[in-house]
Amino acid sequence: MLGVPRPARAPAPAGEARRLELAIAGGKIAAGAPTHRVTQGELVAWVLSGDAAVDVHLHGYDLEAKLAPGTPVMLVVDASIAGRFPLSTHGGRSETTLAYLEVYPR
Ligand SMILES: [Cu+2]
Repeated sequence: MLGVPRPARAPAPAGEARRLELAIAGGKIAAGAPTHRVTQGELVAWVLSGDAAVDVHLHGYDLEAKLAPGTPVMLVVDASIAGRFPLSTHGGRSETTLAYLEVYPR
C-alpha cells in the first residue's frame, strides 16, 4: 500500500490516533482546565474518566459524551476545524470548562 494516498477524511486506524487523557474529579479538573494542543487533521482519542455522572460537551465540534463514575469513555475527535474549543460539563444551570482543545492549522 506504500505510495497509495489515503483520502483526506478516511478514519485513521486506532494506532494513529493521538491519545489524550483527562481525569475529572467532582465535576472539574483539580489543577484547572488544561489546554491540549493538536494539529489540524489529527485524529484525537480523548479518554475521559471521572468520579461522578456528568455530561460533557466539546464546543465547536458539538460532540457529547456521558461519563459514569469509574468508567472511562473515549471521545473521538476528527480535528478538522482549527481553533480553540472548550470542553465543558453540561446539565444543571451552569457549565464548567474542563479543558481546551487547541487545533493548529497545518
Ligand atoms: Cu456546552
